Amino acid sequence: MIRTACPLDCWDACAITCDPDRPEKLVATPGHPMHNGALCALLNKHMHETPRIERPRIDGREVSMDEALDAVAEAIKESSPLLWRGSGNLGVMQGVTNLLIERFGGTLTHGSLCDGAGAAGILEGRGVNLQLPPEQIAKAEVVVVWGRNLPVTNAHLMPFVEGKKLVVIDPVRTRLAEKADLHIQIKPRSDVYLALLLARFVTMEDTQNDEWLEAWGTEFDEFYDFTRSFRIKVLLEYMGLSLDDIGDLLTYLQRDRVVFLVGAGVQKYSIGHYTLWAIDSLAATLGLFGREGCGVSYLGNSRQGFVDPFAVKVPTVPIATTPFDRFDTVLVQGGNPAESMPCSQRVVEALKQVKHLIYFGLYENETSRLARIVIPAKSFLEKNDLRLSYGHQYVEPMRKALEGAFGISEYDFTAELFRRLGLEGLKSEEAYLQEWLDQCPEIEGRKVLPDYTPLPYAEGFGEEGGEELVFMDDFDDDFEEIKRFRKARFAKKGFDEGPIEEYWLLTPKQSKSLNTQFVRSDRVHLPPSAGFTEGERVRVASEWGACELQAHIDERLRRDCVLIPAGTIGVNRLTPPILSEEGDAACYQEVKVTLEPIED
Ligand SMILES: Nc1nc2c(c(=O)[nH]1)N[C@H]1C(S)=C(S)[C@@H](COP(=O)(O)OP(=O)(O)OC[C@H]3O[C@@H](n4cnc5c(=O)[nH]c(N)nc54)[C@H](O)[C@@H]3O)O[C@H]1N2
Ligand SMILES: Nc1nc2c(c(=O)[nH]1)N[C@H]1C(S)=C(S)[C@@H](COP(=O)(O)OP(=O)(O)OC[C@H]3O[C@@H](n4cnc5c(=O)[nH]c(N)nc54)[C@H](O)[C@@H]3O)O[C@H]1N2
Ligand code: SF4
Ligand SMILES: [Mo]
Repeated sequence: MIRTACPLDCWDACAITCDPDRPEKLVATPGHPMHNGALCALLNKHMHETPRIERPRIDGREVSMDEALDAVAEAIKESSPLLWRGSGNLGVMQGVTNLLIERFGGTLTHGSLCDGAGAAGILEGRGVNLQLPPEQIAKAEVVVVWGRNLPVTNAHLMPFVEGKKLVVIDPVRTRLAEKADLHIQIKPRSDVYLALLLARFVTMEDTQNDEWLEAWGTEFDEFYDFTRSFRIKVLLEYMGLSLDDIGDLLTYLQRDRVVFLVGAGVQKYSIGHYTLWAIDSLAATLGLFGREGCGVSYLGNSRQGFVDPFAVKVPTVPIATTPFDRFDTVLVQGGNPAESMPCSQRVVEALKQVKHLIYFGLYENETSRLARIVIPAKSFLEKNDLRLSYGHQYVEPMRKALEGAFGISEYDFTAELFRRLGLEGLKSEEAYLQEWLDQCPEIEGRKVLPDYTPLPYAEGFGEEGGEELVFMDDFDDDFEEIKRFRKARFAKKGFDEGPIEEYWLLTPKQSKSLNTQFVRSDRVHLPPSAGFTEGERVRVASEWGACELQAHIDERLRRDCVLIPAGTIGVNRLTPPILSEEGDAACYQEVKVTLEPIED
């Protein structure tokens, strides 16, 4: 039996055990703290069923691995490369290719397609992003799930929230929302207002945590004044919420042990950092940091606290708006920018301009089909690695269980290119893995992340601790819709009443695909009020592009929202090529879409 971990980009980072004779039936490693007996179908079904790329290709012709690597070496020598790395495999060894880029004066990416806007907001308030350990979540009385879809994206956290008072804040009536004690079916992109309004009411009712604020939040009075600069009535009307809704929410927030589980959903906007900053400021008003059974959980930075042996100083371009056409040689590793980046039509056009587009991955996708050179990768079962998690503190070595008949690991790819290009100085794979592992302390026989603390922020904020929380103190938002709303109010017209011409686009994760891998949808979910019938073809358009999808009538939606799951073919034709105000992140939901039936 071989111990390894799931490589997929998922909160849970499950520890798994592989019987090399039956690699298609992986099991959850018994006794692991995040174990609930089962692994998900993504890993145990869809991954095995997805055909791998077996042969390297050059210009569409199958070649030997040697020939393909020679071609990569030539392309790198000809023009210094851009490396665009996706999140297809979250093992640390994915980073080894940085060393190649460094030697050739190449370029990497910065920013985020994922959690970057929200992460920037956390830094504004707390100065450092420490993970809330699951064992603190287990001690809570009330769990507020705020834009995170636990049963779909984070299923192994479910046992930690069972039996608690559950509040869900989500524009969709998700499975979890149906089970919740309270569901606030919030208007998309309005969480920042909700958080500020709640902080104001908490204070108006004199239920702020004065003792905590005296220690760690002495600028609280200014924050309260700031929350008072928004008009309650306008905000409630804009969000479509009543005073009763706020009252209901407050009864849960005013309990002793409250945890917020915040997900990517709240921050897929230009203002994503403000949302996390506002939620943190609300949590501070309630004194939720550094106390048992309290806290705010978000995607953690699993590399924090490490000295990364693959950290290099090279120029970077934003990952969400990468100007591919400025480079002659581009290496795409573990990703599918042609489909996962926003404004994908533009991305495809830019990728077509690249002279040597090299794709290094497991599966065919929209990017591999555009590539001049295709290099098949080894799967996680066929290589050694180390898995860190953004959802919990446990670190899991990934041991090779199978040889694998084709493909190449990231380490071997790098080593082969070093050799071909006459470079020296690459250490052994073992040495790098040991360097990572040696930095992880062991607690009760388990390796954990270097920055793990059982009770984050108990000793204050900032990188060294000891500092106060910085409350949110400004907010400037000029998204079209809000301006229009203000104008509409001015003209005394109810904005939400009339027929809807432009819908919010929600694009959350779904159960059968992992971003653009595995079983992808071709459907647009529509509220019944949109007037379409099940199965009808629909043209969905935004100012950035359009796609044609099949209607699926979905009662769980607000009347002003459509939902197209992440990974749906063509969804990112609709999304904008812009960066968040902070964090240089993609803003997949900063867009409104129109619907049109397609006549046969
Ligand atoms: N509309 C919309 N778009 C989104 C999102 C959304 O919510 N909505 N979410 C965004 C988010 S959060 C993310 S993280 C990104 C993800 O976007 P990407 O990082 O582009 O990830 P995937 O599209 O899943 O592509 C992963 C690829 O990695 C390759 N791969 C898998 N394992 C390995 C390996 O071991 N080695 C190598 N070399 N390759 C491997 C596979 O071939 C696979 O096709 O998408 C973003 N795009
Ligand atoms: N099965 C599966 N699991 C996955 C992935 C996958 O593709 N498939 N992807 C992985 C990756 S890369 C990531 S980053 C994580 C992300 O995992 P999550 O954090 O759960 O992110 P999402 O699924 O994008 O969105 C979560 C919820 O936010 C809601 N939401 C959308 N807009 C808003 C809003 O404006 N306000 C509020 N309050 N809620 C909103 C959505 O309806 C959805 O229910 O999941 C990981 N796990
Ligand atoms: S739940 Fe997530 S980490 Fe666990 S097996 Fe499934 S994809 Fe992998
Ligand atoms: Mo992500």
